[in-house]
Amino acid sequence: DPKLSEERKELYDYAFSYEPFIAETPIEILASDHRYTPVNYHFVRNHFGVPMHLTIDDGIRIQGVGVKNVNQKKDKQSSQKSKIIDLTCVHTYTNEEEEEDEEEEGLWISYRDLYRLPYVEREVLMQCGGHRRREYDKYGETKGSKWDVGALGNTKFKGVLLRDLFKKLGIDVQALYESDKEYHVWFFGADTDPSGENYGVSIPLKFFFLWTGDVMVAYQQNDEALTHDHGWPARIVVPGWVGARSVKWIQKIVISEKECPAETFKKSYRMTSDDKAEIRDVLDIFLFFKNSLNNMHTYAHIYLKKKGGITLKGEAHSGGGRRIIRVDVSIDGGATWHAATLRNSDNTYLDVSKPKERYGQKYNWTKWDILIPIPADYLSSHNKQLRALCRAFDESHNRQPETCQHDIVFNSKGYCANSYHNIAIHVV
Ligand code: MTE
Ligand code: MO
Repeated sequence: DPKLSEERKELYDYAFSYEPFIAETPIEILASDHRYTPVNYHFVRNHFGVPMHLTIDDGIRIQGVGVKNVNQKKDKQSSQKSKIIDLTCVHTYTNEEEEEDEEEEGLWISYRDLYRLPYVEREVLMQCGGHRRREYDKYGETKGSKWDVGALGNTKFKGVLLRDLFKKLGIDVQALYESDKEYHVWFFGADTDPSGENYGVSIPLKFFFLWTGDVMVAYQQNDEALTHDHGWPARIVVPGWVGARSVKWIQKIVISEKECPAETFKKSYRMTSDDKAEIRDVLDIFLFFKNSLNNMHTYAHIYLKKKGGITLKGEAHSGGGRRIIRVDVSIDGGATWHAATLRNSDNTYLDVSKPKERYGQKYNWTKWDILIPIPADYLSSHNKQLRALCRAFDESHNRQPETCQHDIVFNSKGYCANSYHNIAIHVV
């Protein structure tokens, strides 16, 4: 499709696959001073073909628990809970016979109408679970694209908060949250695997209230309409979570007591330290708290060699909305660490005497930089190569692990590589 070729032209040289299209953000772009990753260079991760048939008169179907409640709010006293249970109506996803009925169920909103609702803007870093998978190569075999540090990008998204949309449609998610059941929100894209099953995932509904309140249905990326590769006409954005949950070409949302049964959710983006375990039986990546530190990375680029010193800069981020509090850099293999200066989103330095500036950003990257003196004996030594190591700490005092080896983070799916970033410095 000529539209797709045009959108992709800057990324062709950085592609792992053309059909489906998978391509990495070039390191030169990450190393530059962009606050937002330019859309044409933002990494793309498609599992299947792009659904080019969509128009803005298509839209999103919303079904499941609580959804039929729309016009029945009067008798508030009569137990909300039992009402919720009565309304458990959609488990028909895999049931072929009922497929026709299912299309009649629930609510529907066109993309065109979605664009007219009150909107918010949020700065969100998107990152694939396979980011830095390449670094596992020295420890063992992994499956999937061998991403370097470019399976991420930082974006200003514009769209409608999902909880606002639910409210508008009369769906009382607060009541679902307060009930003693656990609900899941399923997201389906319009793209399908070869057997015709749609890309689908779910997140626990409680995450609308805990850890991430800002799940949105986005339709603009950096002030422009989404491109086809990034999910036009609309996509879900789940800030602070593995990219796979931010479903593109969003077409259907279901509230259920069960997790999403789609293969894309059951088979991928789950990890275990026991590689013999059946992947379907293990938790998906960011459901357990401890592991969201696996979404924390730094990278460093040599910027300048100044008088007797080397300037390094990079970005750091963590999962689940945790903010960066510290970045350390070492050029002597970890014997001495230097604290980098962190920046606010307007590029001013963080002023820790101000309560609001004690931390880096939430849900997006914190840029940092540092000038490190060259070791005194360096210029007279024969070995002119230096290496820089960097590591970040988030507000829960999670720290990146030293290596990606077995028993630390290694897993055969190659997810969540997040060890100290380690790069060569060539002094000329
Ligand atoms: N949504 C749909 N419908 N289909 C997909 O293949 N890929 C997911 C997610 N949403 C995917 C999807 C994955 S694994 C990632 S990392 C992000 O989209 C990538 O978003 P981007 O391509 O806009 O960078
Ligand atoms: Mo991904």
